[in-house]
Amino acid sequence: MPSSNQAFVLTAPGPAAISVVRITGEGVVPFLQQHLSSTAGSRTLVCIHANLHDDDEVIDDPVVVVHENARTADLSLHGGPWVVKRCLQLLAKHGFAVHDRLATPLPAATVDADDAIEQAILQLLPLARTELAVRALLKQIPAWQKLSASNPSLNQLHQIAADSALINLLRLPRLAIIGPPNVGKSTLANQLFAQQRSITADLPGTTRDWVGAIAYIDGLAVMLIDTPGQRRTDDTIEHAAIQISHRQISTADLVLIVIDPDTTTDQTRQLLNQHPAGIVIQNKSDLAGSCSKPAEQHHPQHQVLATVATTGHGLDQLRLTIKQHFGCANLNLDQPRPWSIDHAQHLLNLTTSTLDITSITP
Ligand SMILES: Nc1nc2c(ncn2[C@@H]2O[C@H](COP(=O)(O)OP(=O)(O)OP(=O)(O)O)[C@@H](O)[C@H]2O)c(=O)[nH]1
Ligand SMILES: [Mg+2]
Repeated sequence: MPSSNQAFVLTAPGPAAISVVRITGEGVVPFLQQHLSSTAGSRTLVCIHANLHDDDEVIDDPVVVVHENARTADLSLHGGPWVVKRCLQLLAKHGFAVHDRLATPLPAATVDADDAIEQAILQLLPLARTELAVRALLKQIPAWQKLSASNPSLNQLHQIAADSALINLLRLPRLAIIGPPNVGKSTLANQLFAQQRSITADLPGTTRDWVGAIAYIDGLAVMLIDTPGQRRTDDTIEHAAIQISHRQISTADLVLIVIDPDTTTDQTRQLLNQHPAGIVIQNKSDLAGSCSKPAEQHHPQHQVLATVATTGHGLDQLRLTIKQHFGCANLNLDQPRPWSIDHAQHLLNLTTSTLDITSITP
């Protein structure tokens, strides 16, 4: 049996109504001939429902779709873990290399595409967690087909490479909420999570361990991290939690620095200096005293927003600002753009302007 034979579990792990196993290679037809109960192996077959057996033992009665080239077939098994495991064992016995956990980009053999662009896009489709991401990604197929047919200049392609909107829509950027204790970080995080994910209380030191979960910012999925209030403390557990949160903060793509509008402590100033590209959020602006100055006077180098996390006031502007930061606000979906950092780099590396559809993919 040729070693190029492969088996991929296309569906997610765990019990389900159906699990789909795709098999590819020269060994597909001989395998079906030997192990399906009826009409197996005919090259004219498209779809069959038959027993899958190993000698006398019936494993399942899958629906099997054989692709036109007879080198690919999809077995729709009943989705109990034993059935899937037993089917994969049988395939392994026949020399199929088994892939039961697929990473993204998906392996090329698991998607059915007509050209290189569609191939690349479909391999990334599982990364699209929102409707906006799905639409933005799928629109790339006609956008790049049109562009490649129009003989784009190198300059045009290099400009396209700078657009990171789609990359950000697919990669789950990390966003950390930081600031002194009790300024409303967790209340703000819960607004962005759209659920009570973090415990809040009118007590400094409420958040101990950092909390990370996916938040959906009007179609942009981000990994949002709520951190403990940054302060000097004698409490060893709180101190340890603050230290651990530093790693999360240092790997964030964007930091939201939440501050009290009335008080600027040395610690707040330090945070502002450490994160010059962060967005400053003056929360509790409902309580801001008459002595508080306009935000820009306090923090001239930062973009500053005012919020009331308890009521949601200012949250729409914050969501828009986050999307703008990642280049995802008001997207023209018809525009071609890179879908991965590798793709952007590939476009920058191009040195010829005679491009076909395969040369614009990495
Ligand atoms: N008036 C007012 N109260 C707020 C606002 N945001 C949060 N609070 C209240 O402030 C208190 C502290 O809020 P938290 O979200 O727990 O603050 P935190 O910054 O996460 O605190 P630590 O985890 O201790 O660092 C809670 O009682 C909130 O209800 C706001 O915008 N206005
Ligand atoms: Mg908190």
